Formats: sequence, C-alpha cells, structure tokens
Amino acid sequence: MAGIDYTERIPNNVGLAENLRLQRALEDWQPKFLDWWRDMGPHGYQAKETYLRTAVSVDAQGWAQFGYVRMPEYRWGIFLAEPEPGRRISFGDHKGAPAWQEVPGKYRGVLRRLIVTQGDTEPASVEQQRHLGRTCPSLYDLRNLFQVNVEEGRHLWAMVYLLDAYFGRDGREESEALLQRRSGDRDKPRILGAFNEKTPDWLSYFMFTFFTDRDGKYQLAGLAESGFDPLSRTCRFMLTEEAHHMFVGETGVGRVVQRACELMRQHKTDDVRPHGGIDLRMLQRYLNFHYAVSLDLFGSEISTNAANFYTMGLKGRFEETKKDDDHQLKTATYTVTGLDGDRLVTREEPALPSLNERLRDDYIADCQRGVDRWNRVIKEHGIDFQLRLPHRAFQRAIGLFADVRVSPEGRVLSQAEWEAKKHEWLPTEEDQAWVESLMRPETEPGKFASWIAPPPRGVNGQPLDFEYVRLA
Ligand code: BYC
Repeated sequence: MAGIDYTERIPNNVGLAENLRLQRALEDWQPKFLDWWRDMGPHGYQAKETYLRTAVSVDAQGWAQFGYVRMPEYRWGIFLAEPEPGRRISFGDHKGAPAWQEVPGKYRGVLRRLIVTQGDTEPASVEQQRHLGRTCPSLYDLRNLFQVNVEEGRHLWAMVYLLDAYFGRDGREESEALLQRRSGDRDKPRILGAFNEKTPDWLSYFMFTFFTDRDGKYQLAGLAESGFDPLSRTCRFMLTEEAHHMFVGETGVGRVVQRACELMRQHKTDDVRPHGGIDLRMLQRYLNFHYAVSLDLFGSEISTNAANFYTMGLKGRFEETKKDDDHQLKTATYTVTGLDGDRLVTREEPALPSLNERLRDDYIADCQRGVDRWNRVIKEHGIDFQLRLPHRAFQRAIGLFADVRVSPEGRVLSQAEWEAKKHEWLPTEEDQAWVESLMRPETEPGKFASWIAPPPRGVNGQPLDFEYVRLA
C-alpha cells in the first residue's frame, strides 16, 4: 500500500486502476494541467534537466528518490498517507464518531469551499514565481525553486483528486476553475490576498517561502485533523513535502542575513549596498511586509466560519489530538487582541469563533523561532541588531485591524503619522530597485551571487558545485 505505482499514467496509491470513472475524469484533467504548467510554470526552463526528488512511497523513511527530470515530465500523482485503522473524529459535534470516508451530505458545500481555497493557493504560488529562474543566485537555489514549484503542482493534484473523487460534477467544474484563475489577474484573481501579490525577486521569494508557506503548514495541519478522512490523509502527506519549502525560506533568508553580516564586518559599515549586499534594515522592511500579508491568510480574528468548520468536524486546531480539553469548546474562552477606540487591548472571547486567532498564535510562535535563529547569526558576528516580527496589527487588510494604521511596535497611528513613517517600515521603491539591481543570474556550478552566502551543504549529499540544473 505504501508503494506508488509508477507504471500508471497517473502515479497513485489510491487504487485508481479500479475506479474507471475517476480515472477518466483525472485523465481528462491531466492534459489541461500540463497546458497550464507549460503556460504558467517556470518560464524558460521547461526543457532543462533538473535534479529533483520524486515521491516513491508514503513511508516516513525513504519516501523520495532523486534524479534528473525535465519538469513537464515530472510524475505528478496522487499520494495519501496510510489510513489509520479505526480512526475517529476527534473534535466538534461529531467527536467520537468514525471518520467519514464519504462527504457528509449536509457539509458538502462548506467542505468543497475549504478544499477549493486550499487548492487555489498551489497553482497561484507557481504563477507568482514563474519568472524567478532567470535571476537565480545559484544553480542550487534554482533547483530548490523548481522543487518547490513541482511540489506545489502536486499539491494541486491532491486537491483535484478530492474534488473529482468525492464531489461529482461540481467537483470537476471546480477542478477546471483552479486552472483558469490567475494570480494577480483583475478579472479572475486567485482567492486569497497573498496569492495575488507579486514575487518579483529572490528576497521576496525567500520571505514568501518562510512566511506564506508556513501559513500552508498551519492550515494543512488543521485540515489534517479533519473528520473527512481522505482530506486528512492527503494533507498529512502534503505536510511531508511542505517541510522542504519552509527550509528553503528559512535558510534562504538566513543566508542573506549571513552575507550582510560578513560584509558589515569586512568593511566595517552598516551600509553593505556598495559591496553588493542587502542591509539588515531593508531586510526588516521585507520581513514586515511578508509577515503582515501572511497573517491575513488566517482570516478574521472572530469568525463564524472558523467556528462552523470546527463544530462540523471539518478543520481542527493545530495538533488537535494532543490537546487536553473537551475538543468541543462550547464554553471555553480564548484571549484575542482587539481595538478599544485607538488602543489595542486583549479580551476573553468565546473560543469557537476565535479559532483563526488561535491558529495565528501558533503560527506567530513558529515564525518567532525562525527569527530567533536569524538573530543568532547576527549575534555570532558580534553585530548589535535584531530582526523583529512587527505587531500582529501592523499593516493588516483582513480582520479587526484592517481599518487602522498601527506601528510595528503596536501603537495606533493617525494617517499623517503613518504616511510620515511608512517608508521606514515597508519596502520602498528605492529598496525594490536596489534588490532588483542585484538580481543577476549566477549559473556557474558552485558560484553564488554577491548578496547571499552559500549554504553549508548541497542537496541529497551532493557537493555545492554539483550541476543541479543542466542548462546546456
Ligand atoms: N484574502 O471569517 P473569515 C498554502 C475571506 S497557504 C482574501 O475572515 P475564514 C500555500 C474568506 O474566504 C494555506 N479573502 O475567514 C502557501 C471568507 O470568504 P467567503 C491555504 C479572505 O473563512 C504557499 C471571508 O473573507 N489554505 O497552502 O474563517 C504556497 C470571511 O472570512 C482572506 C487555507 O487557507 C484573505 N487573506 O478563514 C503554496 C485553508 N481571509 O467564504 C500554498 C482553507 C479571509 O465568505 N481555508 N478571506 O466568501 C480556510 O480555512 C479559510 O478559508 C481561511 C479564511 C482561513 C482562509
């Protein structure tokens, strides 16, 4: 069961060969996916061989193998984590009942919406990143970008499988629509805000994979608790792949920090720009932007949707089964930050509608751990500077703080104060122009652009000067 059948047109461990209706639906969708990939996938590299990992089983150990692949020939497939025998729903109104193997009729619409929202982010991120190849800081980074891209493509397959297998005709229509919306398109945008922003350069990309892919981790973790067992199993396997995406973000930003520190020490200056680096204050502005956009992805602080998803047993908390409470939360409360006039205050709110905020809190703590690791690098260089996560109310577009201006320290500001200061807090046009000017491709094996330190080791035990992408 753990093995994946690669002799089939669509590799899978869901017994596709025995389900002809589903097989036909997916085989019909496959060429449309490939058309989308060719149009919207990594620009300029479709014919190049890249050293990629492909899932070969869903075991915790040894689930992937590495080899050269041209991206359009990547074996996108459908892989679910092993079933847990006798699994029961662990939260909400149906707590204790056997996990659903079919969609519960009364929750069909809500569940479909959740799956579509999740699915929509996957192709969106590929679209956002499609022009990055031509400015890669190294072949190592180029390969990591393409690894992330093909896996986001596979995550789209994961959601399309659920739609086609369990939602009949409207599921198939949603599968088509996932290939028709476009990141940033005025008429057919992607569903969630962050996925319509541009990822114009590699600094933005590393910030995106650190902050926005981490939202993916927390949302997938909530869906992995779902009472709808096929969703739970597919999300559990997606999380295995997701870990690499966050590795790319954390080490990517970490290497930019390291390079800035090296240049600061070497040239005894805070201004590393003349030496081809990205200075720490600019890095902080990029961090502020990506963090705020990613906080928005958790939805409103007080949300009846979130309460319903939970009560219905569709989306749980992070590590739901490890929590020691009644898993129904009807009388529980949760501390939520809100506004009282022009002051930020905390209040006890009913726990159920506060579940978005609770997941956001788990996420913030995780982000902080990453920022602490970057700050350790700065400290090790003897530099007196710390990167900081801005206040959760800073620069928000969704939820309680969408209509106020708040400083990174958490002070509510007048519009005039905001206008006077925002260039210190968010990437300026000058910053963007500087970062853009650094984006020159470095494609010689083992070489790295001026603004980023090499990683400590290569991919899968290969040396740093390995030919991770064959450009010839
Ligand atoms: N932008 O009660 P509310 C990933 C909508 S990332 C635009 O506040 P709710 C990945 C919301 O849809 C993980 N619209 O929020 C990362 C709702 O609209 P409807 C993606 C937004 O519903 C990197 C209305 O506002 N997965 O995997 O409690 C690379 C009121 O909603 C936004 C998921 O998100 C926004 N930021 O929670 C690749 C999991 N926020 O329905 C991949 C599935 C809210 O009234 N989604 N709205 O028309 C969910 O669990 C929930 O839909 C949300 C929102 C957490 C997103």
